[in-house]
Amino acid sequence: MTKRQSGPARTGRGVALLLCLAASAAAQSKPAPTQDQRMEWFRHDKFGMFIHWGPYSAFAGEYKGQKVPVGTEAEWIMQRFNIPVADYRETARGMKPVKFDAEAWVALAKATGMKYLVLTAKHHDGFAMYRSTVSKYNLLDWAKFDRDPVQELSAACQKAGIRFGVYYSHREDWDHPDGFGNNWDYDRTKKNFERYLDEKSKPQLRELLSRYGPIHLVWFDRGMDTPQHTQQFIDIVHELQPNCLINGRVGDYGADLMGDYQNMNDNGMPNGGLQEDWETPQTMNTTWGYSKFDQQWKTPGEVIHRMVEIVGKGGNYLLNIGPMADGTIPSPSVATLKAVGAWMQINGESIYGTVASPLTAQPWGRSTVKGNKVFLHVFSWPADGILRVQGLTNTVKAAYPLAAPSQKLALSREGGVPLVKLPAEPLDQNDTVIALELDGAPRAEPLIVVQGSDVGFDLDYLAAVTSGKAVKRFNRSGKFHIAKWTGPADSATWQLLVSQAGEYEVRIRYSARAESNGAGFVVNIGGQTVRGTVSGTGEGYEYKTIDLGRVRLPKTGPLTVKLQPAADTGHNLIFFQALELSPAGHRMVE
Ligand code: H79
Repeated sequence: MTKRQSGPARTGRGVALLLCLAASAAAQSKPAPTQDQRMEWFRHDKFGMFIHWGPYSAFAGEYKGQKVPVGTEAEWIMQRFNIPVADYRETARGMKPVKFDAEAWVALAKATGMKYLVLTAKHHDGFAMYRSTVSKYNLLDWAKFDRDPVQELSAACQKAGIRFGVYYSHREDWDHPDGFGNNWDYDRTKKNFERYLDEKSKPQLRELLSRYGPIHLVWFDRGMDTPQHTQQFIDIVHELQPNCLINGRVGDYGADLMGDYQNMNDNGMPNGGLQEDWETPQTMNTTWGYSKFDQQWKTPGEVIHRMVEIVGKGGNYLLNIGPMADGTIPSPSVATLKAVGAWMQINGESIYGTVASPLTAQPWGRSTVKGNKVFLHVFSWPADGILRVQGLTNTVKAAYPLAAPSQKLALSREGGVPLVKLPAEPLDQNDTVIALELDGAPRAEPLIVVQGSDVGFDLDYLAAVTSGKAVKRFNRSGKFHIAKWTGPADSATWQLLVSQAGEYEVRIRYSARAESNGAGFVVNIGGQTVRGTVSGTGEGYEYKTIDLGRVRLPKTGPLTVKLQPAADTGHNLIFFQALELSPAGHRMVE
């Protein structure tokens, strides 16, 4: 929470001062926006442009004949080849982005259908791409370029209705003697990290948030070391721009989320099922900063398919371009973005403002959801011209291609599965979107079929239906779990269809904080109860598997398995990954 105090009443001052005080008192009495209010645009907009641009763009993947291997990050060149600060600074001095055109960059983002834009104001190399008074190591003072990219992009974004954000590497700094990461020029043991934070990192963040109009997002990276330091950065953002969002990487990746939303790992894709706000930053080739060697460009189809997968799993897509040092955007990425934009022009309705789909991946593609509509994204056209929508239990009222809404498609059902008669040909080679109007919000069949009593199976976080406060989350180091359950009202359930009775060993896989030591949980399996007691696994997310005992699954149609805390604890009970059921050895005859 931001501190909000109204100042003491003053008398006997000049009118101008009184007006000024009144204005600032009014501003201060406005309540800070709630997180839901701050997140509103982010949840709707779904698609943003990431721009990695700095002195590393001038190296373009090569230093003194040494090449950054394709497939790795070219913006890490300074660290990869332990380039001395003096050498790196010489290249930085030569950066003259004479072809930089903020309005053209923003127009490209807009034409692609992107709604927000995030520029690297300072990456790990420590070079500021704006006029900084805190450090002369910036494009204007150091490279003597007379234009400020942050200022120009902020202005161009405002004009075009694109939300502008800045990337700021707050922990890493390979130029500052006390920053994190450069142990080739500087002696690690002599570093005073606090001094770096106070001299450079925090004051530069203040500059960015006070000189360039509205900043809608600060995108931190590499995770600050302690919750106390993390909070100091969050406080600066909230103090200067109460509406500004803060990405998940502001804090230590091993610790609980402190930012506004979760970031997947770089280029990361979750299995699905997340019940929290998230975004994945992704590259168009295999590097973030420009590399003249990397021609492994994703096709428009790949970008569209990724976007649909991300958005269909409830996330945002922050797609990167790596301009050259002179400001030129590599032409393959421009061509791809334009093709994506043409698709978005027609099909954007199936992306913006959508939520995660309850349907899993289908043989022909994926789906996104808005209200009572499900959008079927057909990536591969079924040979028989019939689209089978596996798992959808709703009544379908109407179907039409988003590209030709007046063309109503014939509907039928086969064994409970809705069928749609497709047009003769795809309307788009990459993704033809078919909209289905349903009788209500899309619902999917949650049934898990247990194949036989000799085969083990997992009831994992992904297949669970959660209720109460229990939610599916990303653990920030690449794994997923259910968390936030504090009492018996918070649960995970699974519906099983057991084809053959059998006896199973039950195990649970979780991690837990020490505060949960001794707390109980209950697993109800078709009326049989198995109980367990939590033992903590430490501060990170070290998952362990614990034996809970045996159960017998009868062959009785659908059967419910439910996991819940035994009593109210007031804090998260466990970070749950799965119940593991394995055959107990002998077959049951029924
Ligand atoms: O800004 C982009 C990356 O530079 C940044 N995040 C995105 C958005 C990032 N910060 N840290 N990492 C990525 C982890 C990267 C580690 C690696 Fe490497 C860099 C792998 C290969 C190059 C360091 C150097 C580890 C191995 C060699």
